[in-house]
Amino acid sequence: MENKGTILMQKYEVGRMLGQGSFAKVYHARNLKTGQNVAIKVFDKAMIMKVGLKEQIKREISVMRLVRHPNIVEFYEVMASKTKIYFAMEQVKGGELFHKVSRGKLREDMARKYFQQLIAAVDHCHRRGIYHRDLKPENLLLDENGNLKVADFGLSALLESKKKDDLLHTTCGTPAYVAPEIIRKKGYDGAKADIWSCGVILFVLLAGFLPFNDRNLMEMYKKIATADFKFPQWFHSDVKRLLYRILDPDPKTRITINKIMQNSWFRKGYKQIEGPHLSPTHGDISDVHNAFDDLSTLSSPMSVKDEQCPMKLYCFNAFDIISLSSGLDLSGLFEKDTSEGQHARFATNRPPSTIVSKLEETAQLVGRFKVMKQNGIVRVEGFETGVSEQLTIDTEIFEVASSFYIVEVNKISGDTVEYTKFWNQYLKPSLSEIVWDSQGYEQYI
Ligand code: ISQ
Repeated sequence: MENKGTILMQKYEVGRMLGQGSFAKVYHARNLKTGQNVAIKVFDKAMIMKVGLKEQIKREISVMRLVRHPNIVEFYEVMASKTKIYFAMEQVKGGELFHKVSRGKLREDMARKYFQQLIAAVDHCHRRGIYHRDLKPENLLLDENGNLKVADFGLSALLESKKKDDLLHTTCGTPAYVAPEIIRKKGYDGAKADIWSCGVILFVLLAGFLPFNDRNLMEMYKKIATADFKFPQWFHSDVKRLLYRILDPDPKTRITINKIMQNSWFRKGYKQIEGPHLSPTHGDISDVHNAFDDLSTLSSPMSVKDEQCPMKLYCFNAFDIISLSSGLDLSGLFEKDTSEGQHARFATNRPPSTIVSKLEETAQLVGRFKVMKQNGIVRVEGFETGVSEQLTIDTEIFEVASSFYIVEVNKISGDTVEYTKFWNQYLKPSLSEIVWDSQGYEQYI
C-alpha cells in the first residue's frame, strides 16, 4: 500500500505498516464506517497469478472463513484492486510472542499456557483438514489480554510456494521450525509437520534459544533430520519426555495432537475453550455486500429458523460462493491430506433438523451408537464394550446462504477401518439422500 492515510475500497483508512514478510505486507487500518481497527494484509496479484495459485487461494479463503477460534487471527474479508489482493483480518495488538522470548526464556507456567493455546488452535484446524505448514514465531501474536493468536492458518498455498523458495535458495526465513520430512522433500503429513513445529516453539519458549541451530545451513539440516538437540539443565523431566515424543524425526511415530492433549504436563491448568467466538462483525456482513454487490443475494445474513438444532452461522463472500458453485469441487481444501477420507464435507438445502434426524436414524439402525448435541456439534459415538477407543464422529452444520448448508463430518477417534465401514455402509448412504446435487451426482469430498 502506497501511503499512510490511503483510503482502501472507500472503506478502510490505511495506517502504518505492522509487519512485512517475503510475500506480503501487513498494515494497520480502520473501518471508516464502524471505526473498527483491522489488519490488512496486501499481496501482489501478479505474484499470485505467476505462481498459478489463484484457484487454490480462492478455496483457501473459503476455508479461512470457516475457522473461528479464540486463538486464531480472525479473517474478515477479501478485496481486490487491479494489482493487489487485500485480506482484512482481526487486528492483534500485543505484538509477536517472540519479542517476549527475545528478552529471555519464559517461566514454565507461561510457556505451558502459550503452548496449550497453540495446540488448541492447531487441533481446531486439523479437525477441519486445514494445516498451517509454516508455524513459526512471526505467526504467533499476542492480544491485549496476553492470549496467543495464530496468524495465517489456511494460507498454506502461499506458504508452500514460499517454502520451496526458502529451501532451495535459503535467502529468506529460517528452516529452524521445519520438520525433517519436509527437508527430506518426501510427501508429508501436514498434521505431523505442524506438530513438529509446535515442539520447536515449545522448546524455544522454555529455553530461550533454538533446539536446532548452526551457522552452516547444511549442518542445521542434518541436526533437524536426526533430531540432534540437547535440553538445558533447567528443563523438567516431564516436559523433556513430551518434547522427545514431539521432536521425533519419524512422522509416523511422532506423537499425535490427541496424545499431546492427554499428556499430564500439557493438561496442568488447561482451560478447554468453549465453542466458536463470533465477533459482532460476523452478524453484520454489509461490508461483503458492498464489496460484492452482484452476489449480495447469495450472501445475505441468515436467520436461524431451526432453533432446536445445533448450527453455526457463517457469512460467505463472492470467493466462497464461486468455490461452492463450481460443483462443490473443493478437493483443494484437503490437499495433501493424509487422513485418508476420515472426513467429508457436503452441501445440502435440507434444514438442520433433517440432518440431525439422518444421524439419529443411522445411529439407531446400527444400534451401538449414541447421538449427542453439544456446542453446535452433533457427536455420534460408539458405546461397544471391550473396545479400547470408541469410534467418535463429529458433524458441524454451517448455514452459508439462506436455507443452504455446508455439513462437515470428521472422525475424532476410533479405528480407521471401522470408520470407513460405518461411513460407507451406513452414514454415507443415509446422508446421500439429503446431499445437494447440482450436477446429478454425489457431491462428497
Ligand atoms: C494482525 N494484527 C497484527 C499483525 C498481524 C500480522 C499478520 C497477520 C495478522 C495480524
